[in-house]
Amino acid sequence: MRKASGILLVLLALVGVWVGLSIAQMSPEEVQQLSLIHSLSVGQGAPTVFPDVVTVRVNKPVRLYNISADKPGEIHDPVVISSDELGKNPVFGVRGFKVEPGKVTVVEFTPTQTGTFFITHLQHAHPIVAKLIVKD
Ligand SMILES: [Cu+2]
Repeated sequence: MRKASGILLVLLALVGVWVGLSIAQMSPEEVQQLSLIHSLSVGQGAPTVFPDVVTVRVNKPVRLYNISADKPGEIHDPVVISSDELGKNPVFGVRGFKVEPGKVTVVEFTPTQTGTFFITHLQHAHPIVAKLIVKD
């Protein structure tokens, strides 16, 4: 009887490990992937970002791909993710980054706070601002 219950416990443990591994495989760490096209003149002729509003989940990693639709050599530097439109209060550990035509700049961060933030060129003297909305 003891031996049988011992075997049962081992079987249960093995099933538990198997279920655990299966769940881990089904839910790899989610990365929220987004692309932004930064432009001084595409579209309505006004400087903008396409899209100009992006929404992400809090506490999940984000991978943001950036490219510019402007003329070769027109480099946007710095582009800042900030709590203010001017780009004076960078958030989520992201340093000012370059956005260039013909080259994808990848920015990775984890938003640790909900609210509305700004992906802004205003420090670069370009009137280009997108909203980054971080939701629960
Ligand atoms: Cu710029």
